[in-house]
Amino acid sequence: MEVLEYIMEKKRKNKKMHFSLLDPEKQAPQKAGEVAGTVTEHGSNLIMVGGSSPISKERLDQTIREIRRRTPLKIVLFPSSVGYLSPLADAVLFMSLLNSNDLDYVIRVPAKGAPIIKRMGIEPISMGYLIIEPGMTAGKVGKADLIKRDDTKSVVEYALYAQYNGMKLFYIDAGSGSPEPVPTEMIRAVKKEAGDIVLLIGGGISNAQIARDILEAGADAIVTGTSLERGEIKQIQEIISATKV
Ligand code: 1GP
Repeated sequence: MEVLEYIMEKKRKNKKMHFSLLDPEKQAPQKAGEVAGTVTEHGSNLIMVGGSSPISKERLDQTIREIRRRTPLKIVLFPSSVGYLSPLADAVLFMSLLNSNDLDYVIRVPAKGAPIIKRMGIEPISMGYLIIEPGMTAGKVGKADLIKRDDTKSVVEYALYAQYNGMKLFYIDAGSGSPEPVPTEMIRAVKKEAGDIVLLIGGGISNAQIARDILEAGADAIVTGTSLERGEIKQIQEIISATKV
């Protein structure tokens, strides 16, 4: 089954999802493989591979190989540059950072990557990406014009823009390691006004209560990275469990 088809089927059935984000720079490839095995046991739905800093092709490929060895889950790239593409992945989030001040992140870099993705034969999944305060490293690297935490109106505008452009996924990110997650009012408003698009929420989802609140507000999928890097097994298990109720 193709990756987008898998995601859309979950959404149709109103099943919530957990995506595990692994940054190849943050741990050795073998360790990334072990973490992938652990999250698979606990019921995560998909492995995202990506990060903000540049990476060597060898490190990226080796990380994907190790993950592949330990899990049957699909592996989806979450690229910050064309250097983040690999034919060993199943799919790539073909994304536009909608609130970047730099056109490279909105359109030029994805355009450069498009023929490479085609040659590699990996599945492109169209996604609108929005970074809100505090944004952390992703906000700085992506030169985001950070959305204020109370600016629900702008988030809804971007979500509808993404939906009307035919994008399949819409990802609101508070930034990896954010002390606060995306506000639930934003999630509720996007769900109400642009409910057709698959809504991903990430950044600062550090415990099960936060995960439950975000899912209850209308997220289709939650993305976690930091708790995986830190090896916080109990939190990971509880966060993933929150998607299964
Ligand atoms: C980053 O939203 C993701 O893009 C993951 O955030 O590292 O805070 O879980 P955390």
